[in-house]
Amino acid sequence: MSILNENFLWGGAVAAHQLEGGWDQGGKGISVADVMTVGAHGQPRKITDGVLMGENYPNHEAIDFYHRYQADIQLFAELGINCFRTSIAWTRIFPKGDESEPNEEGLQFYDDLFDECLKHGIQPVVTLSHFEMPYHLVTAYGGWRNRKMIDFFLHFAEVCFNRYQDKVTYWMTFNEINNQANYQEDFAPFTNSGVRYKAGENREELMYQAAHYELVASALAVKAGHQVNPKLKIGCMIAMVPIYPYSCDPEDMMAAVSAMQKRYWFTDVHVRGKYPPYLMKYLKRKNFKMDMTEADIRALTQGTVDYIGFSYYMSFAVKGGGKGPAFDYDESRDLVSNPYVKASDWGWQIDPLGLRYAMNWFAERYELPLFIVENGFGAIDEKLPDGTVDDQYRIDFLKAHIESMKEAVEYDGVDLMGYTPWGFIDLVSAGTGEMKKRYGFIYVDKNNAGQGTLARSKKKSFDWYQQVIKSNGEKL
Ligand code: P53
Repeated sequence: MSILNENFLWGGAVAAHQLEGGWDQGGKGISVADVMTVGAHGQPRKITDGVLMGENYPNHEAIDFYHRYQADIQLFAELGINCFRTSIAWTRIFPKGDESEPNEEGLQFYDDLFDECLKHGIQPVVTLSHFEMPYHLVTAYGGWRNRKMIDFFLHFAEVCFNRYQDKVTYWMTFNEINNQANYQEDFAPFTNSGVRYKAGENREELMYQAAHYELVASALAVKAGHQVNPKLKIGCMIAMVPIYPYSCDPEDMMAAVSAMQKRYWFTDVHVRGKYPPYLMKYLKRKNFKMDMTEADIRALTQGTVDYIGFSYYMSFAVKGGGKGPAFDYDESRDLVSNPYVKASDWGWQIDPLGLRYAMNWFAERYELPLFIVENGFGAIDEKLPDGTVDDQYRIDFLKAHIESMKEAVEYDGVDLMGYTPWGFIDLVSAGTGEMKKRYGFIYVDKNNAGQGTLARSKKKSFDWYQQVIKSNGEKL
């Protein structure tokens, strides 16, 4: 008997733009990821006005999964995964985003990819929008600041549900929709919503507007998916970074409550189909003029999600003092480092118990099944002279997190569907565009400058994860 149920979904997670490459092949259009250059820790990726000569765009080739997926899936099968979380690149299906007819070559690519997975007993788990919306929708419509996006997304979603309903059961609408709560930086509003701020704009107000349209689009897509086929399970996808109070000072505690509200209200809307009172009060107090119609409010209630997909990498901490009764949270200002945990080379705080905390938080609040669709350790791997990689640090990280997740199931009774570690084959980092921030059990020979043979090889963690799956999580 194992702690995890026997149908547990053991997999690996990726996103189309971070591994496929083939950015201009098969009729694919330019996505927002295609106009982002390589960066580094502390050096943000540049967003350029279209694709410019002489810039390094790491997603253009990525790891060339587009041409190599058959051999890669062979390796995935050897690893033993029973599900593969990827996204459908919106620009393969609708190159510009506003066409009425989809691109058949793009649709065929995902038919072939999903068939190849299924042939090996691996079911695809699909995210519809993972930081890769058509760039044309940014230049022609301003991205999700525009209500028209709802129709474009819904059309894309319906085409996908109809086409792949017999191959894909588990879907998610918007990847880490709540990253844009950090509207102070340019990255998340662009990757989430295709929003580029103009000087003098109220960033926060715009973020709420874009997120509102996305939540309506998500609800309409969930409803449409269920109409296409009632057996489809459609979830949301939230970046879960629990925010702890820095101390037991009641001011710190209340600051943490308020910070959690500002980061996770998105889940309230996805799950409950309505805005939480604390947020309605906030929007009113800020005097934000939201375009939110009666029809929107109705749509939200009709497309609540079937499960909560979430990523977990780290936790944050916040201090309360001097915030006044509103305890308003500003992510770029209020975070403090946690003295009880270590951090990765990229400054991400390592906190396995935080995963159990997060699972409890979700489970108590929403009473829905949970799916951990990302977790992992981005690190610099060194190839040893014999060609292997001894990534014991990655094994240690994942082992501790899987232990914590099992405890949430065993002691806290959390309903958990599955676990898909992020970037289980090395790919392009979303945050920095680097190759050297690696997450994989499978090494890919390529560096930040884009050089390398792209050859695949197994790291030490490959064998480790294989036995984890084989024992249904008992042998760590
Ligand atoms: P990278 C920020 C915070 C937490 C998760 O991230 C994040 C981000 C955005 O960088 O993104 C998710 O590659 C995302 C993936 C991404 C992964 O986490 O920056 O869903 O696309 O690759 C890891 O190390």
